[in-house]
Amino acid sequence: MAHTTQSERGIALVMVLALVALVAVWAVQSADEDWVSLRRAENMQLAAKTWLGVESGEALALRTLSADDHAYDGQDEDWAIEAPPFPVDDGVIAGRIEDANRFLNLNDLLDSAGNAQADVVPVFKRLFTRLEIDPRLVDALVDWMDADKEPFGSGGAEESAYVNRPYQIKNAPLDSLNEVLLIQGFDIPMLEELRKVAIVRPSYGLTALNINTAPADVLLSLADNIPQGEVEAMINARQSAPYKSIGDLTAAGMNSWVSRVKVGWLTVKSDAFMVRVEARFERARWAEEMLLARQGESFRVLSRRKASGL
Ligand SMILES: [Ca+2]
Ligand SMILES: [Ca+2]
Repeated sequence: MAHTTQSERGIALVMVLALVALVAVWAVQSADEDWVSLRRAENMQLAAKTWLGVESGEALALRTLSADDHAYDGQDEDWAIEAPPFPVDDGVIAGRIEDANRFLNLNDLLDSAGNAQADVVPVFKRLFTRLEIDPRLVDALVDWMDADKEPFGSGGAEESAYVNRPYQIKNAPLDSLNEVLLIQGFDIPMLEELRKVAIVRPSYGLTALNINTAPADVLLSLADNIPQGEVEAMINARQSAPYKSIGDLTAAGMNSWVSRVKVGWLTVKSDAFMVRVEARFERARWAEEMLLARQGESFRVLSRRKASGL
């Protein structure tokens, strides 16, 4: 029987140690993989929660709007109340409903035949001037959307203005407000200003403007020399007593400018609402904006897209 030598015992010990080290590495790798799998599963669960949270918020908004009084739309109604973020389990759902008829629709710059509307263009030029944006950019906006290739006005920009860009001029209506960044001359600060006064939605010639919700800059752009005092008085008065008809302005003596606004532009009834909802659960977050058109007693989704936040 052979005696075990010291060096053989040493080799056996090294082998055992190597085996222990291998097992340890495998255990660490396995724990790492388990942790990654667990984290992935958690992320999927959180993402599902945020989607469901946004869907719940949208359903609540739709219910609120469905119960709304159609006779007028004003800031004293349930849909206009800014609710605080709603806590749920380990997350929060926040949302708000905005009147989509409070802003000017950039797509109204063109008529149904795709030509610039001569009586709408000056309204946008006044609006741009109020926002300290070069009003000639309205011309570039018209060219981006109109079908022809003739530069419009003094600030027109047709296809030759886009030859050095990796895309061509659109020659069709806008699909979103962000699209203005593709147009010659526009930048991000201008887009941020436009968000406060303009909207992009399908146009049927003229998108009615609600006098109960439109901001001062929008109202003051509708005609030349609108008395600022009248508009300010009108905005103050509507906080406590929304207008139930355009005639209410006449009764209150705040209407000297109304007859100079394109016929049919002003309303007290909105035909669309923007619903914004954001859900946050731990590290997951999802926000959407949905444009709803009122059709009788029901609503139709005109657009629904991911948003950067509320
Ligand atoms: Ca209403
Ligand atoms: Ca064009």
